[in-house]
Amino acid sequence: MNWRRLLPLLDLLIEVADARLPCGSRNPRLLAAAAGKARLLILNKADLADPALTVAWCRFLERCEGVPVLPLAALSGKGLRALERRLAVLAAAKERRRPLRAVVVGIPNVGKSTVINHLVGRKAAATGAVPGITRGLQWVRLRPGLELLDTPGHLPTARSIPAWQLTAVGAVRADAEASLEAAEALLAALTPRHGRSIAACYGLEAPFSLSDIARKRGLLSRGGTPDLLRAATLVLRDFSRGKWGRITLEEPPVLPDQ
Ligand SMILES: Nc1nc2c(ncn2[C@@H]2O[C@H](COP(=O)(O)OP(=O)(O)OP(=O)(O)O)[C@@H](O)[C@H]2O)c(=O)[nH]1
Ligand SMILES: [Mg+2]
Repeated sequence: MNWRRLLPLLDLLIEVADARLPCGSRNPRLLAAAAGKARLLILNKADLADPALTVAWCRFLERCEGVPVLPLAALSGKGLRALERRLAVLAAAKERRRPLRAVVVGIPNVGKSTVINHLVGRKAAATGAVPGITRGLQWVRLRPGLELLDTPGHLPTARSIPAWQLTAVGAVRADAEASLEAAEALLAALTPRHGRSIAACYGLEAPFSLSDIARKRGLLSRGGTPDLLRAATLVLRDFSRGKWGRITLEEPPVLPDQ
């Protein structure tokens, strides 16, 4: 069943996006469906994103969209208290005579189920490092006054976001060829600003290429040539684990009075 059919029962839409890709990891169609509902935007995985850019993105999105935007590192719990406080205030609204019902939406793998689990303090919803873990709708009762609806991730259908960015943050399952493309694009995009920390991670010096990473890590094909496919997998995994430092892939536009 699609959660949109439950909209009349829902009071709040909690949208979860990836703090490393605050615009590109959102699906505008999810919001369009919930026009008129109270909203909250969470920039999750903030532990992997550039802290200054996360602050700037929160300010930018709050001003542009007029909704509360909260940074969160759901795995470590940083930012969870602020989220809990917000939900408690909303749940306490007197005019409602039933629990506050919130739906948690977002593209795949941004941490929707992890956020729910950390809020309830147990593994109520399945989570995993690959996209597409949550397959159906699942209600989780946070406490008597508050119920959360976990939903499967939905990618935007419009191809406005470069595929490599969605692959880099783990929102799409990539085959070998797409992984190679994504790894090359990720290195090309990040090298100007983060080349030194990436190079240091592999004991290399800038400038370096995917082949250099493969050689350095001993990822060689039978004939001794660099195995670029395995190097691409390594590069994507290292980025997704924050091995190169805390990096955000997009910068917020500058607001007029900033
Ligand atoms: N570093 C970091 N990893 C996180 C955080 N939140 C979630 N993760 C990891 O991200 C992966 C995806 O988490 P899920 O909670 O399954 O994501 P989801 O949005 O429910 O994914 P789908 O159900 O597949 O759409 C898991 O490996 C989590 O451990 C976070 O704040 N920081
Ligand atoms: Mg999930």
